[in-house]
Amino acid sequence: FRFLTAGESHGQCLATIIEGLPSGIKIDINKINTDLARRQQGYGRGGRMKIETDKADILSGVRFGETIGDPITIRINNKDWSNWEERMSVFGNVAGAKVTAARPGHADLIGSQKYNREDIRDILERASARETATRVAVGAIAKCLLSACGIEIRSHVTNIGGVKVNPKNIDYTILKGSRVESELNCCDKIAEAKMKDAIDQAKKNGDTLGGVFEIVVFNTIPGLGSHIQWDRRLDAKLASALMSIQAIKGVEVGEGFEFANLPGSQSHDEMFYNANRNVYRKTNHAGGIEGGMSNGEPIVIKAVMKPIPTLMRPLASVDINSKEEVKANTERSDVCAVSAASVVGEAMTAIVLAELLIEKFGGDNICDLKAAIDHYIARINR
Ligand code: EPS
Repeated sequence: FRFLTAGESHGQCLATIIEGLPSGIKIDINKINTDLARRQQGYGRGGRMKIETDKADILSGVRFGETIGDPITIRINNKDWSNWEERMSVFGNVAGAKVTAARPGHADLIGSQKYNREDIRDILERASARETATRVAVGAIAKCLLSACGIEIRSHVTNIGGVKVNPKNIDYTILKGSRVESELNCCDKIAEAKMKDAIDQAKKNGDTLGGVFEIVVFNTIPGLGSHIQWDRRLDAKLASALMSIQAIKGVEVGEGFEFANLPGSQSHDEMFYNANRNVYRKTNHAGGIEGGMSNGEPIVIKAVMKPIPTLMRPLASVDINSKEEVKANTERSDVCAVSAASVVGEAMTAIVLAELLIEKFGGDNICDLKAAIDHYIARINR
């Protein structure tokens, strides 16, 4: 199971080709478009999200609502393209004013040097987090496969600009039952109100805010990933997938960095047995992963997003061509996009789990895959 994405932020469209999914997966277009809409929302998003209504246009690989094993092509049109047709033209030559003042924290400077471009637009168009719309579409398709196997992925925001949720206000049973319906994808209403205030304040100051989101995977199948080789470990794959999201700077699994403060006796999840539940745990410090493999408990991962580098009160910078000291480029952007990133985090998690599910149980047809899972679960619970 692999995919590539293409498309510039203000180009005609975003596109992706997905290959290697089994046939027979029921594809619910509403679920894909709902996830695309969830990625667009969030208090603190910029003007672009008022222009776009992202919709997945499936061009191949699905027939009568089911995958047929062929590569799946998806296109998401950029409505904003109509305002950029000249400046982003494939063969024209009316670029308008060049962007030359690199934003600290963005791909602008090093990208223009590496790819030998005099207009930072050639870099920022692809570095933009707009690309994540395609990943959300791929993730939504991966979720169709995972749901067919009972696996559900949820996310919620736990910190924005230092305003943290109170862990007591997070009910994981409710989260398991349904995804969070809130502007900031936050379970704690009291914290959410404070987060919105912090976003308002940052906006007033011409500033931006980052934060932390948590991904929880319920009803996992034990044994995804492997201890046998470094690049087959589930935690390594998830960390890599989450770190590949624009502006994500750190990932924690289970207790994560808190493990540094805990002795072994409080770090590991003791095992118990009864005939109904088989081997079970009362705690989940490991975040559902031991030895690079899912252990059947919920997978719990956190990721931190740095504040977006486009500041309306810009930082000091240098013109990439004249080398003059200037203020960094300001252009329309978001004050805070952590809730959007949490939806992308769900998608990347779904993609990794779908890949490992197919690797372990077979990728030709969903009936074969589900039969292989049933056989395996029966064996390990014997
Ligand atoms: C984004 C689209 C972009 C930005 C944002 C995310 O649209 P525009 O550049 O037209 O305003 O809102 O991208 C960035 C923060 C970035 O640094 O590029 C989206 O679709 O998520």
